[in-house]
Amino acid sequence: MKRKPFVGGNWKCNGKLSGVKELLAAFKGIGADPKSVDVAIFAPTLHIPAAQDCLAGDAAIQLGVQNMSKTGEGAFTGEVSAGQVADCGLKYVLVGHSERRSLYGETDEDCAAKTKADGSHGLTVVFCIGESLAERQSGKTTDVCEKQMKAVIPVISDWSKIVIAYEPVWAIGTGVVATPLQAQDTQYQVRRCIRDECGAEIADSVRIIYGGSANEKNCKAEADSVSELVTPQRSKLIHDMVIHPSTSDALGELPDVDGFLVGGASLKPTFTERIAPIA
Ligand code: G2H
Repeated sequence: MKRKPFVGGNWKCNGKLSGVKELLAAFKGIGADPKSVDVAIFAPTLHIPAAQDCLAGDAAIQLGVQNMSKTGEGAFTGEVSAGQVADCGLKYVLVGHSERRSLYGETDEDCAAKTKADGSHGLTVVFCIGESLAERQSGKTTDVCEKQMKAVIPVISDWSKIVIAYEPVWAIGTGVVATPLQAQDTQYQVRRCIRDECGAEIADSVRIIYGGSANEKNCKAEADSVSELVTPQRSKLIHDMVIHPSTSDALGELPDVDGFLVGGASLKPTFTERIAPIA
């Protein structure tokens, strides 16, 4: 099934106001057709009004926040509610990024509560999951991703407003990008989990994107790399990858990789080179 690609730029807690204007001026006019690709920039919350000014009249790039409250409005100092995010004209929110989970103690339950808090506000939640290096090395990748998915699945009422971002923790900001096989294999398993829990229609339509040191250059396919880890149940998958090796944009051409969440590389004008090949 053909799914519309999604490319997100997660600026994290980087940059000054002047940099926002410079970067978005460089991104503007990339010519991405919103009918063909969704592009979202997750700017620091304080920089959102300036970003909105910069992008006025450019429907190709939408804006989102990197975090939101699991509560509604009220006496919650320092929090921003889903309703407030939507009221300011934003379309997207990141939930469950590994930096929120590891540095700020957000649990699977917190991440589910934030997703649920979106309720009728209509934001698209980019829900992040992924395993640590120790979990991958001990063969627990699928279990970890399934656990994270199973915590949020019960609160999702509108799957058209969900994008899953698979971000292996060991690849985040390290310069170590997952191999095409690792990304495809894990995202295949995440889709299989969604199929088991929610049925084929949802599993086939939900977008699953990859994040973790993704940039405009590091996604070249190595046809040989897909010969590792072959098991009978994955043989068709591997077969397809060997028969159709990517030559220019390996991760982008994998059957279960529907786009990217880009961190460090989205802070450079070359970020748009990630969008151009699929726009
Ligand atoms: C993962 C990613 C963006 P980077 O956090 O969400 O960041 O591309 O810098 O690894």
